[in-house]
Amino acid sequence: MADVLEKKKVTEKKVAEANKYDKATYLRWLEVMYRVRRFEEKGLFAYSQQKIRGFFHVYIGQEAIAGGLATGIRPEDKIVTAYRQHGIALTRGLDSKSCMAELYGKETGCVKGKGGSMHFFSAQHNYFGGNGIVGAQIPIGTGIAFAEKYKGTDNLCVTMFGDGAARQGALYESFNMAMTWKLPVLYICENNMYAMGTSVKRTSNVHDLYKVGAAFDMPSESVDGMNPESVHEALQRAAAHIRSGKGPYYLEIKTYRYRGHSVSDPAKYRTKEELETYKEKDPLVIIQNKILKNKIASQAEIDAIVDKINVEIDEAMEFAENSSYPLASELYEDNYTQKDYPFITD
Ligand SMILES: Cc1ncc(C[n+]2csc(CCOP(=O)(O)OP(=O)(O)O)c2C)c(N)n1
Ligand SMILES: [Mg+2]
Repeated sequence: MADVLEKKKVTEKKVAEANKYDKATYLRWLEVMYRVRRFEEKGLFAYSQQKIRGFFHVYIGQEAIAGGLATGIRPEDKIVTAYRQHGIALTRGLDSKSCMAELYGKETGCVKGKGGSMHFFSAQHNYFGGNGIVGAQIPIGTGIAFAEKYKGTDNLCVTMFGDGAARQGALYESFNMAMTWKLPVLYICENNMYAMGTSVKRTSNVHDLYKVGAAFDMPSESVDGMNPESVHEALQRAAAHIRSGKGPYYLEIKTYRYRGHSVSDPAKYRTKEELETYKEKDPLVIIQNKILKNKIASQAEIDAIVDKINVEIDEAMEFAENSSYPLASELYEDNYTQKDYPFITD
């Protein structure tokens, strides 16, 4: 992290003045966000060595959302999201070793090496995974929320999607059903301004995507997604509303990805100036500056967190490298819950 922090200048006004939360919360945000950044930077390195193959979409720049999710909802709440999902899985508490092994396609991965970068999953962590079909998880999350209501729990289902998915018909159908039945679902649009190379401005005359909620009378807000503090606050507001039985809530979290859509994207559709503007709002830098400026913790305490995560991710890589690939004979295992699924042929 040292170089991430040294290279970036952050204007003082980006640092909120007062401490609203305790020291442990600020340090937790730093730790969660740095874990995601380090995990993906190391993953990109392994990808460049062809140790990781296939699709690979990183979250770098968007980590404040993972940070907010670590504190703003409960571990019993469910989450389902799209394919840009390593950071969400990690913030749910999936072990970095099992996530890194999954990227490597190894049998020790969180889905035994059969999912890869887009398809982490862990029922134990209430993480219903990454989905590769744009918008497919919106009705799935709505259904998970229905199940929670049916079972009479106090849990909500956080259903996340990108700005590109926000124009899918499935979203409108799900919003309508969720409001009609007052389902405990928190919809989050991570608006990073681009769907592959297509900017939000090219796909609709409505650029503030939270406004879509108004058509359904769904409470909807726009949130600063470059700061875990604002994400946390919005999540708590939304969760309180949902848990009171009033039904869904929609947050459009405005964020930015520093890398291309996936590893193969040179991102020529945006200017260097635009990228630099957002790098000045780097959530990791913002939170570290706040911690230091407001004397929440010392530089030594920050360094200790950074060192701990560096070791954790190095160990995760070693674990992934030393693990075995799944056996070919297990190809058809774990794909279907129905044991006698009749449509498999050799
Ligand atoms: C139904 C469907 N259409 C097209 C694609 C190809 N595709 C993959 S990612 C993507 C862009 C989605 O962008 P967004 O929802 O904003 O998510 P982001 O990548 O920005 O996180 C597209 C069009 C797909 N996977 N599924
Ligand atoms: Mg997008």
